[in-house]
Amino acid sequence: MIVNRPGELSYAGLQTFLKLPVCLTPADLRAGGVDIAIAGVPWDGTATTRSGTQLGPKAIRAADHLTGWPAPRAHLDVRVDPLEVLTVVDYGDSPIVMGNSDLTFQGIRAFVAEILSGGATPIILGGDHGITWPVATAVADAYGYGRVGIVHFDAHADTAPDSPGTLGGHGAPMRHLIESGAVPGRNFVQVGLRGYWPDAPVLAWMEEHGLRTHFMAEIRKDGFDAVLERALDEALDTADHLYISVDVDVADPAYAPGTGSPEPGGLTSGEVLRAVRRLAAEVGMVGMDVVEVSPPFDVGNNITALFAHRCVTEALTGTAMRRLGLTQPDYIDPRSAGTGGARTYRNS
Ligand SMILES: [Mn+2]
Repeated sequence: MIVNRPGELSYAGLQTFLKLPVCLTPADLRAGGVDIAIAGVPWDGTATTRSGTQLGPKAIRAADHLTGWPAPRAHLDVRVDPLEVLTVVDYGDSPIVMGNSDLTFQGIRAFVAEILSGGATPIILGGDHGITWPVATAVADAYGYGRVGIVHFDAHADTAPDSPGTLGGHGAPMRHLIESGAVPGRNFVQVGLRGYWPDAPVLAWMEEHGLRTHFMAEIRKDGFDAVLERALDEALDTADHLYISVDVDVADPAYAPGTGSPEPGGLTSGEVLRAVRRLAAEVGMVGMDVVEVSPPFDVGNNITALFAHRCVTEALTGTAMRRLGLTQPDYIDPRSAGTGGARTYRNS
């Protein structure tokens, strides 16, 4: 179902991601030969800090400012238009049971299973980070427990034990995935951790379970490119299938202020975007989430929602590059790399 009238802008009219067509059933996904289904999980019931992430999917969809689909969308770095290569749809939002994380998480797991049963790769717009537990579990249900690896971009480890009386806090999804066997600890590659948490017992638990954690300290010491290469190598050797989880707070609050647990001293938005594209192109992905966008705390014309939006478009671009065979390390189109094309210099 096409949702935009001719000439309608992306931020106007019926709001889907990039004004993409709507698909609401697995049968439609199959009939349309859909490669990627983008869907929202408007949930903030497991946030332990300031919240507002239930408004994330809506804000991310509305953050775009380019013209509506099917306008050209070629990424200038690589000169690939993902929407020319892939069939992508908006699958709407997961059901939510307000105030009940148990029932909500069951619903999210079934919702993502539905997308996978339709043959499409899910890209999920959060929502607080608690949702990664049911979303990645659904992906592991489809591809096999222990066979999925997660590259996890975050300021925080999200490996906390649950607080008494709560289920699935947004600081605990990775621990649930590891303890359930869905995604073993050794299949985790974490990037961007900093600040003042977790404490020593949680860090010891992470070491025991073999997580490969890249702290900001390592990134500052060796540079982001070197650490990204390590993360790419680990993503390739840890598991058969890659899931990408992007907590927007991995970026410095200067780039992503609209989030529940901001932590100064993070990555730039450009670093995160390129990392997502390279993972999707060079490793290939079977699922992704972008979480923790909190529109009530966002500033500057929704820059955090726009950052999340572009994390998704980078993943689309990378997936399209992989389909086209552009999987060499850090591929850049020569016309954009300053190494080719029609540029001439005065002294050359
Ligand atoms: Mn997180």
